[in-house]
Amino acid sequence: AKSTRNKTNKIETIHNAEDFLLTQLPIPQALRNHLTFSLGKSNSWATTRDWYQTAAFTVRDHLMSRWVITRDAYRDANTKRVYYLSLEFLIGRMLSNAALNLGVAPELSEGLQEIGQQLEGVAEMEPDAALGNGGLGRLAACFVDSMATMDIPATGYGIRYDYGMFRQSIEGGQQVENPDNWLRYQNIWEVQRPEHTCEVKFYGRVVQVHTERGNERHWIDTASVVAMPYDVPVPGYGTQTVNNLRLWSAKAAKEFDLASFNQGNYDKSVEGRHGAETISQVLYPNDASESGKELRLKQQYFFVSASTQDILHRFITNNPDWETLPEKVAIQLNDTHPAIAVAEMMYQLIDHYHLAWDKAWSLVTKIFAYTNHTLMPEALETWSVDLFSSLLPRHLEIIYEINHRFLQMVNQHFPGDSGLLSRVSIIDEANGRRVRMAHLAVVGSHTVNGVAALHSELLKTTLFADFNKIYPGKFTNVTNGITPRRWLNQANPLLTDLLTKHIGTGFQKDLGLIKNIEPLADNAAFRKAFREVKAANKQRLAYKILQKTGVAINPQAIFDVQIKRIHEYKRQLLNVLHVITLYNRIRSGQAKNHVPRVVIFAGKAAPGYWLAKQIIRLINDVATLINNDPVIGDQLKVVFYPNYEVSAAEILFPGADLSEQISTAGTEASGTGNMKMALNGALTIGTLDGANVEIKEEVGDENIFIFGLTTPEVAQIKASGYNPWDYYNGNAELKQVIDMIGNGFFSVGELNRYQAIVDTLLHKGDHYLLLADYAAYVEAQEKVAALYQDEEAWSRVAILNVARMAKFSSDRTIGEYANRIWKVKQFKA
Ligand code: 4GP
Repeated sequence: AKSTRNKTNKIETIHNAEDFLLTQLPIPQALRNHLTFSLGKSNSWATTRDWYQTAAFTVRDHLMSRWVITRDAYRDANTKRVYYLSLEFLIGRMLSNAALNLGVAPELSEGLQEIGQQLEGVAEMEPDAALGNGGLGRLAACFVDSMATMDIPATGYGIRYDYGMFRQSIEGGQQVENPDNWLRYQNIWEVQRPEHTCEVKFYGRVVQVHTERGNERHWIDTASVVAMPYDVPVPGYGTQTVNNLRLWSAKAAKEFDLASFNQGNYDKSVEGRHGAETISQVLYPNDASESGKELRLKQQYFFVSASTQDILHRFITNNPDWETLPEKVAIQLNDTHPAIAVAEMMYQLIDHYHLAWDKAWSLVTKIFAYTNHTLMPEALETWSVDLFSSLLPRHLEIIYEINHRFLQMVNQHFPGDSGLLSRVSIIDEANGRRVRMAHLAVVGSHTVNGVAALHSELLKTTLFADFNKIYPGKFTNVTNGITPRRWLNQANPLLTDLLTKHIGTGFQKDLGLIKNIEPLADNAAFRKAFREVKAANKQRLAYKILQKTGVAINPQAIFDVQIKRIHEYKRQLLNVLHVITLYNRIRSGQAKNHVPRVVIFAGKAAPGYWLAKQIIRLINDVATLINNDPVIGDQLKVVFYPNYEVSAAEILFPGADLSEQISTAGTEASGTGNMKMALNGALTIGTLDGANVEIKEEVGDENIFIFGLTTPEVAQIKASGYNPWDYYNGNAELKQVIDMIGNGFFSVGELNRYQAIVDTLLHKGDHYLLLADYAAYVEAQEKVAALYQDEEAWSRVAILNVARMAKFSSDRTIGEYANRIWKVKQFKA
């Protein structure tokens, strides 16, 4: 029974969350108590970090009881659960978010004020939990927020990396990567659960063994690693539900080898430990691309095996037989990173629980669903058969068997089509025999989805066209979304207050209600108040930029913002071409309709992606030259904001006027920054790519700046032989800009520094069609400037953008997954 002691020290039974909460102290008192009892300090020598820890302990108290109750309720009701498997959860800071979701933010802020602290300053002491690279990882974090908010019984599974996404600094204009030691200080948001430790095996060999059940394959002589779970509470907003995020950490099975230690061989004695523990040491810093290293496959298998064991153990403890597994378990594969789960589930069910193949397979294919996040061919994971057979020999056998049966089925339906068979096979025989993880995920899942309408369509017609023929109906779309709690309420308190004043607070839980501000777009007083909010957010951003970069910017200028991973397909370089064009126009007195502009970039490049790093360097070189040109002054400034991370994004999005979403049509799966910016009142300049297409549908053609080639036009121009030189020779301004880059105008000490960039544009075929879209982009930017000059018209459009963002709440997205894919119902503890 749940119990606690009341003031008279009598044990009384706790019936519900409210009772639990009654046992909690008022926040100001709780803060003082924690300072003394958790930190062992007094007010007089407490540092800001101590106050952060104190505040975190205090908020955590409010989570704990709800967490316990939610967990018990799920177990008691034996509800169906969703398991979200993801190698990345890009969470950011938790204090303000937890306080907001639990409804204690105002009290916390007052409590801190009483002791002379500001919540904002205290919250800044928390390191970001940066256990992800970019969009895919941040999406997982938005999803766990929405699942808790919508009372979906869900658990996230991932890795507790010792080092998260590298910290980027800019030195001499270039990206430098520094380790992200986010666990240096105590992490208050996790609880270790040693009782749920699992063993994960690697290597070894497979032998045939005759048992009383018949002939069996046994995986033996393996090396073991221990998976230690750390649980992170995920509070929903405006509900008692607190879900769980379980992150696995690798520990050595043997602490150290005592024999070696006793012989004085200290290094050897801890060798095994280091080998095991490197598995969860560091996040792979690649986005939409893979490096194909053994350690990466080890990471994937490590967290997948531990999670699968955990899921099955929970299931079989609470359910009589395997038949009902699909009624209790839905597993979502966040990209192919956890796709080995299909084979691991078969391995567990067959080798460990002794189910027959057909039975096990029919369960597996009712449980899994897979989300694809990118069409970039380099991101499609494959592993060499050699690596697989040494690291996971039993799983390779299982994959061969899955593949054999799958190909037989295909052959029955499409007899004699050997081309088809080799194209869809899970084993790629053409490139030195490799396991195609996307194919394993598709074959093992009942549903496969893309993340925006256009992307899902392209999956069906290009990447998975063969599979779509084999499995009609398996492919679907679920357009991405973002959590309005973090991206509106928390990031933009001023806008939230303004909206609340006019339409109440309901929109924070039901973003559908935000449409109620639409009529206010025509109200001059509201527009003015809206502009004041934007101005204050720009001021806040300008101050941060000054702190971080030393560049002073004019908050009246239009803030033109492109923040995302640096990748050729996202075309930061196209933005740079426009910046240099503006520079030339201002210098030559030919800038039409020019409005003072601050162009802000932020984003990390994968450490091994040399060209992306060159693009960062070019941006910084261009910034240095332009920002120091007295002729230009405040007309144009360029900023590279270092170390883009969730907490930085919370300042950058609300301060943006213009949202740059300019990827080559057909390359960006969805984008979610596009949604965050529009929700914070920025107008979009973008191509018809990813979710931009749906943003345009929602906000209306006249409230967005769309330019450039469409996806079919891109295909067509490539098919008919695209020649970038035609554009270069046909457009004097463009030619001038490219020549300046190539001739060292921005790199005086090293004139050929950017030769490689010019080469990709001219000599290597301009794969992402920057030159083809340049003129249309510049023209669209002229329209932007013209509209910005009319502040009333601009703010009207900005308000309409905010009002029409309802679709892009991740609550809507999660609702679709729950109904259409997971078939899981809401459950209130
Ligand atoms: C990203 C996509 O590039 C982005 O368009 C999408 O919005 C996001 O996933 C969430 O679905 N992909 C990755 C990746 O982050 O690593 O492939």
